[in-house]
Amino acid sequence: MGTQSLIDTAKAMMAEGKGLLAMDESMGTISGRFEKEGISNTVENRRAYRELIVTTPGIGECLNGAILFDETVHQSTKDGVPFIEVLERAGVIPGIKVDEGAVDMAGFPGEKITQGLDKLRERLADYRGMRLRFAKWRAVITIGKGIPTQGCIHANTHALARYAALCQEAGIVPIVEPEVIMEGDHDLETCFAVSQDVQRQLFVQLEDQRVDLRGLILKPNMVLPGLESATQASTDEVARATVLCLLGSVPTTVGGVAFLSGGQSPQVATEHLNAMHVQYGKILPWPLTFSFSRAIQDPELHYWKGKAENVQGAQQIMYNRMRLNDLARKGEYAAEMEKEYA
Ligand code: 5MM
Repeated sequence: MGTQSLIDTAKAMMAEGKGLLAMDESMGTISGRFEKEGISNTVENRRAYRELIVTTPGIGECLNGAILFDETVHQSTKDGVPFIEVLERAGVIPGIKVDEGAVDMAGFPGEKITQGLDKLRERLADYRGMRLRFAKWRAVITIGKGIPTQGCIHANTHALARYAALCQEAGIVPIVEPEVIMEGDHDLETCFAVSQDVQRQLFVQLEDQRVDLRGLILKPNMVLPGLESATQASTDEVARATVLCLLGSVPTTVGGVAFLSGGQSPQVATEHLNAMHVQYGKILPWPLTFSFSRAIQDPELHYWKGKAENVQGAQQIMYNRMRLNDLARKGEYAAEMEKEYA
């Protein structure tokens, strides 16, 4: 598959007024989320939960794409329709998480390195054969005493770039996700400095690996004070810091930017995305949207609780949240809408 096809897919992933859904929780993550709601982590419960998501009525009105986990791309609805097909029929592009998780980085206490490059070329060829058109790889950068180190940033951004090059070779659009995590007591300025350093190094590495930025999506964190920071920031401060950070590090040729939510509440994540569009929508050189997991899924998972009788209500909750994010993507969201959509 050629360059034009990658560019076209990236454009379709960022099409106006919609976003992406991250539903690629690996075993450990889904197990934690189910446990919180008293749901047993069985294969059938995971299948039923993913069926609830992909069969949400109107999902195609809200999403351009959905990021799936390896187990999910092999699963089907109870009527036997593969989830990949359900999404395609709804007009939602299916994608796949291909990293194999973040593990402790040897020699760098408190820091992580993401693994999964071994045999990635072969795995990507298989996924392309299954009509998966984009992929995702997440790197985790932690802020703390003396960290992140340059060694950790270098190793993670290099891995992201090698993954991205392999994706493009396979005709798959890479989503590169360098996540500066919210845990910690650092302030907004520190998050800004670290995020900018990471993003700048990432684009140097991507250029070194000859990645075509037009066929790539960046999935960054918003610039926020740490969860335990004594000074929290206003919506406008977060919007300003996030957009300035991106403008200072992300080349204008990048296919698009789609944020992770990182542990923000659904409403707060929506408000931040909206403020970025209200204040800077006219000067952004790339399309800017959402690729949330928790900030979309948490309320509907909480409502579902693993019970068949709650499926419809949970789907309505998810649809409403995605609609609010679609509005935020256009700068047309207002907090009062939360009641109307509740
Ligand atoms: C669904 O969460 C994704 C998977 O993580 P694990 O490999 O740890 O299970 C994660 O990459 C996600 O896509 C992003 O972090 C965005 O999710 P949030 O919840 O931050 O919006």
